[in-house]
Amino acid sequence: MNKILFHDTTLRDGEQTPGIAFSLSDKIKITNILYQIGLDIIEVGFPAASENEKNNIKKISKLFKKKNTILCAFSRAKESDIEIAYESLKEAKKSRIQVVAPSSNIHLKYSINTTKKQLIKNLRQSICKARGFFEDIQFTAQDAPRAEKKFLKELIDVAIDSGATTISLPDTTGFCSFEEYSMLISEIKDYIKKFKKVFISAHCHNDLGLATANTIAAINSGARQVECTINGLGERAGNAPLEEVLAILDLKYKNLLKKNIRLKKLAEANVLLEKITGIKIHNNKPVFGKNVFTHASGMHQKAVIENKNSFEILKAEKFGLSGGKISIGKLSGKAGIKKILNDLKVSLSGKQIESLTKEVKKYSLREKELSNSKLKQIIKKIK
Ligand SMILES: [Mn+2]
Repeated sequence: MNKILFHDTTLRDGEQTPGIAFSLSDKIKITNILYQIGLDIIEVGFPAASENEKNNIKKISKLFKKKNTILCAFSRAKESDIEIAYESLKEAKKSRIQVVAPSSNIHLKYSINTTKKQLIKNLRQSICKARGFFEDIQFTAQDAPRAEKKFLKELIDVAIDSGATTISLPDTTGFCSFEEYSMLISEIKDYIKKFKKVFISAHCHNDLGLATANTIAAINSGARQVECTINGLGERAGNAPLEEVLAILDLKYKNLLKKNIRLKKLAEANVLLEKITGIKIHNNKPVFGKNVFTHASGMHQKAVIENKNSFEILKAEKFGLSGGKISIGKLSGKAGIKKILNDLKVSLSGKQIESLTKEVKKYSLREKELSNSKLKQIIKKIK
């Protein structure tokens, strides 16, 4: 069974989150944690964007002199971008260039204002040029789902003919339903089957809340590579969160997941990215959300205390997190309160626990969720 290749774009698409600019030290820390997770490809940035970006990527490349992780640089279909990408990546042991060109009419006109004929020419020239520098070339057909199929296929033909071996079909605008994205992946997969060693990559945005679902749909339709970011960072509504895609693969499609992936490192990556970006993910966001492994209802609490699997489908510890947490509030019952007392190493009589439960219900009408220190105050009162 072919395992899924993970391409992380936290440092490139993730940096396109409004309000984010990574320093060199941020980039090194992020690259390092992505490397520790064991991802196949780390997209380190867009070296032609500025002298500073180019130099930063160069410094990261030096750190990957002896590492097998592929470092990838973003490039437009411009020969000068390719040269700069080579300059910045040449010290890395393994490198890849990602040549990106718009494929939809609307992006052709408003993103680069060029003709189809000119774009085909630029794409051919730039990938041919890239072949002189890189063994590993990805062509990314920006806004592929909204492109005319005939033109999209023409671009793919030129890209493969010139030397690309990975074809990325990004849903750049987060436009696709999962049926639409599945159909696109299947159709292009079928179209390129004559080329034995060419892979399809999925890159999904979350404008309709479908980035993760579409990424999984793409895998099921034959994509071999997926592009994700930590915490779902990225343009607008963000990209498919790496942690969600990994959690789904681990739970449902384990045979597609490489054995060297260290899920346990994910929690560290979440904390690092929240710290660097100042963007905390929402409490109910899958995997990393503060509430994901916390239980509020008394009935749930009772069940989870006895067996976490009753209400937790993911094993928190696998991701470096802890599960089975109890939130004390209006809905808590005796089981939850006993558990917290146990954690706080406080022992109370059955009668005291009953009055504490009553007090907690009363207090939580005002305070919603009771902190441990508040709980201690109430315990003092009833003792
Ligand atoms: Mn993108």
